[in-house]
Amino acid sequence: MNNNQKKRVFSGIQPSGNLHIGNYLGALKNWVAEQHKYENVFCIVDLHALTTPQDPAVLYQKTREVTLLYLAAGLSREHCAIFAQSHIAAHSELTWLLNCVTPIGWLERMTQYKDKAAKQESVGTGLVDYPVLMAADIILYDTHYVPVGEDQRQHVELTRDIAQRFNHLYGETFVLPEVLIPKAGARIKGMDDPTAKMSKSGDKQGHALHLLDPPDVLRKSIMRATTDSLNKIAFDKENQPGVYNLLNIYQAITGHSEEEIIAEFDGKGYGNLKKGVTEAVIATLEPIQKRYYEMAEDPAYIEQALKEGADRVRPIAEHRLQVAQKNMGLRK
Ligand code: AQP
Repeated sequence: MNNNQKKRVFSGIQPSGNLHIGNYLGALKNWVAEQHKYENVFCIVDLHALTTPQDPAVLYQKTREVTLLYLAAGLSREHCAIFAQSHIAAHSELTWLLNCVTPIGWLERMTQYKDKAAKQESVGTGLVDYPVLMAADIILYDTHYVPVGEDQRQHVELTRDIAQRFNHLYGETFVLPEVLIPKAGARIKGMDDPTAKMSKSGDKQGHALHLLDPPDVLRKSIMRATTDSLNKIAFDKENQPGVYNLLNIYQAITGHSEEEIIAEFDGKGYGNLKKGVTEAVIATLEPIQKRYYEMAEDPAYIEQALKEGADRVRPIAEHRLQVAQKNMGLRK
């Protein structure tokens, strides 16, 4: 972790439900692939999960599940600090400071806020403030790059705006981060509805492909995926969103070019495409599931990993918080 030549990466996933192939292809897979290039800080963002209603016992257990999935997917504890967001108080403390420099209009414009608020009868302050907490998460670690799916692009852009405004008002304090979005897999849609983002919350059967789903469940969800009646294999997002979604998943997993994939499936029908996607998804998830269940047998290992991760990066976060506090006139 002390290699000053390496740029720092920060990202996280909410333990707000069951992780799915969108979380994997949009985020986790790329963290694993690039972990040797960077100094890595990967958080389980449990405070973010609180912005929608959570059962405390389930949240606690899901935080451990996401931790293990990070490790089972291939993140190495040597190269990555892995910890729960709530275990480092500086995230909440910096959020307050950033709240005081962030116009509310910036937050009310966020697409994710508008989508989630529309689904709730009463909107909590935490939901509108979510992007400020995310900005604090990122800039506390002098982060250069934030690898996320497409839905988070707007929040990382807002993070830059907030950091820039703080630097303008109080002097150079924060590094401005850049977003890293994968070419394929950045916007996976539901199996049941290829116009809606695959998502953890509001999850119903046949919507998401969960990382811990057994092979027969994955097979059933993919074979029942919504397609169309055009009977044409093409990367046509507008006119064939269901087929596009399956091809996109296949491309993100295999790394093959569009031309290669079309050549492989052209003229053989949607059943054959679904079979190919099923095999690719199962082959990717089986080894992750095997490692997950092996590690899950030792709960002490998870606690030890979370503690070690937090202890490793807490000094970075506390230092940056103190610089911000000093620049705002809160300490000498
Ligand atoms: N469908 C997706 N396709 C590609 N990437 C995705 N990500 C999420 N969904 C997709 C990426 O996964 C990372 C973690 O996401 P998150 O936990 O912060 O929450 P989210 O984006 O709000 O995901 P969900 O599944 O929809 O959770 P809920 O329903 O609880 O809000 C991010 O990098 C995200 O881009």
